[in-house]
Amino acid sequence: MKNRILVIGAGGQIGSELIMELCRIFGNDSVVAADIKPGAGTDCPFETLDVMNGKAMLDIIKKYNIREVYLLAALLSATAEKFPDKAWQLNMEGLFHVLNLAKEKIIDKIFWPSSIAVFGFNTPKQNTPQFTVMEPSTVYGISKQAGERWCEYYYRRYNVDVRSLRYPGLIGYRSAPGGGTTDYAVHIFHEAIAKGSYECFLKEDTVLPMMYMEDAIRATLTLMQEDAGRVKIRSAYNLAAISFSPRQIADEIKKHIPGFKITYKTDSRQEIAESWPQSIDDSYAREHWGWKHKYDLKAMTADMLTNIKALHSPVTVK
Ligand code: AKB
Repeated sequence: MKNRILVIGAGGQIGSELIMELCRIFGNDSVVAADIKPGAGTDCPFETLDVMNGKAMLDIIKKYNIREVYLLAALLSATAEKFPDKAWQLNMEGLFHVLNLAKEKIIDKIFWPSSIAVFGFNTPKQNTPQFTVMEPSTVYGISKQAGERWCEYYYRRYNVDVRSLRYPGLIGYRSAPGGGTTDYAVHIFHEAIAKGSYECFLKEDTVLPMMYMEDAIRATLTLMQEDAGRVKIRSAYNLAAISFSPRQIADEIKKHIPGFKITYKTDSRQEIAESWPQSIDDSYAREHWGWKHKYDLKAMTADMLTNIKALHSPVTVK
């Protein structure tokens, strides 16, 4: 039977975009989508899967002869603070299931995302180095840091080929983010088009590292296709593109929608944002496997607005 790739969390913000790209590159018959919510709307086979159910995961892996797994199912920073026990269980158990499948040589390769949430209040905020003080303050960040340690451990101890990136906030037009602190940077575009205004839950000068989804997908696939010997960091690579505040993105949107208004009403996500870096030093990713981002704030804003408008515009009947 042919070897296949499994994407777990295929209905999520990253998963739904990654599935499309994997299908485009390898063909619909080489990719399998799985998610706890049925029907991720893909052209490849779909399986409903709770990532905590190791037996169900193994059944899917055997059924499709899966050799490579992208494990994207997780509770993100803001949601995880509401359900800390559940977040810890979900974020860690799923990872152990796939790490152990690789240890037993049932699968060959794993992608598991980490995040800038691994950093904390005592981390240098500007150009945050790859190796530095971490001390995450959220349950999501703690689970990502612990996960990174386990990935490196499984690599060293059992030669498990696991690869990871510390994603910044991700911004895309095709899929909605779910429960993160950086979600405002996606919502702002949709509301700018739909209503001409947006109430932001972060302060106007809160700078965070961000990245356009197209860049994030390219980084992920480049890392996964790289020769194993060149992937020297087996915890997770720092990854960067742009950094901006709500005020800066609003100013960029105003260049396209002059009447756009932003107001601010902060909530508990402000404190999470303040614990994270403002910019990231990703020189190891650039050196080891040639990472280079394409989109700056200007290019990303223009692309987001064009594509969201196109998605919402009525179809012309000839
Ligand atoms: C979040 O805001 O929780 C995520 C992340 C930065 O990992 N987008």
